[in-house]
Amino acid sequence: MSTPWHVLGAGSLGTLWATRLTRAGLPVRLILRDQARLQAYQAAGGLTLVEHDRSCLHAIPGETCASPAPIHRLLLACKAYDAEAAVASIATRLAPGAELILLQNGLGSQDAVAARVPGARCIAASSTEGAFRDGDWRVVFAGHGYTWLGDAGHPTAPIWLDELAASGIPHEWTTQILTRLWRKLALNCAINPLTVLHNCRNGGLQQHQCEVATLCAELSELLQCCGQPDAAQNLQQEVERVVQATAANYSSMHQDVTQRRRTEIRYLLGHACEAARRHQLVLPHLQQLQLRLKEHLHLRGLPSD
Ligand code: NAD
Ligand code: KPL
Repeated sequence: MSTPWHVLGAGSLGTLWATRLTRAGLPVRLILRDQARLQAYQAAGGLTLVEHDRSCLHAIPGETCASPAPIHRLLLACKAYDAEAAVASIATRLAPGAELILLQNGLGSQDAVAARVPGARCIAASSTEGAFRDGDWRVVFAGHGYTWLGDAGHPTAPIWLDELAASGIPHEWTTQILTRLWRKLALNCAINPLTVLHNCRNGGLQQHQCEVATLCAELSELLQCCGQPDAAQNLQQEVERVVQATAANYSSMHQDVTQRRRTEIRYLLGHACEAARRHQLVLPHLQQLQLRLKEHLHLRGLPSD
């Protein structure tokens, strides 16, 4: 019997992973927040994945964090701002040498999680796959992409990567996961806040090329200073390419604000500005962007951290 995949977070990415692993015949267990959520989940009969307009229900066993079974492998699929508390809730269940896969976007939450569970191996992920919920316990697979996985302190790949391959989860092991995470953070910082402030789709930023270019220059300076020169390579060109390729889409932060959900600002722009402060770097446009975004969120009654 292979090691069970415990999945914490039955949202978009958690469901996308849990259903594909289950479909491949692998043992998966879903960890829900409390007894009430577990009962609601059981009443729904499982998780539904909608792909190519076809929906398929997967009756994945559920449990709460209070279940006694030890956890050897955990996929942490909550938002960055929930990650530390979520891991704390299952910390006593982690078996010695347990492996955690951290799906959170941005930077900062991974270190907070690792500090909570020093005996576990934390593997960070950076994903360009896209999924969204169209109902409770239902997720639509919206954008095919790729997931890079890596452990900044340990270059050896885990043995379970072949289970991802068997499940049809496109992935690659990298020894440069921090560079991947910084690069995605920089892209998100150059695009997402501006789409919120200008209330536009990604393509709308083509009308704000100077603003984007100035931010890219400051972000590149920051990446160099943080020892991430590879993440700074041709950043502006890459941002322009993504803006064009995703012109018709609303950024994830724009969607969060429109749907009145908390954003991950602290782990994106917040992390960038904090790193700049630590390095005593003055990046006026990035800092101004953070202030404008915080003000925008505050005015709409949304958390600005
Ligand atoms: P989501 O909000 O859809 O799902 C998170 C789930 O975690 C929610 O169901 C929430 O209730 C649950 N959760 C939070 N704390 C919990 C706890 N203590 N116990 C049990 N459940 C808990 O989020 P998502 O869109 O899947 O995003 C997860 C991460 O992946 C984010 O950092 C996001 O930026 C990143 N990401 C998402 C996508 C995407 O397409 N959705 C793509 C790339 C990266
Ligand atoms: O990742 C993104 C997001 O919307 O969060 C892109 C499409 C790259 C825009 O920053």
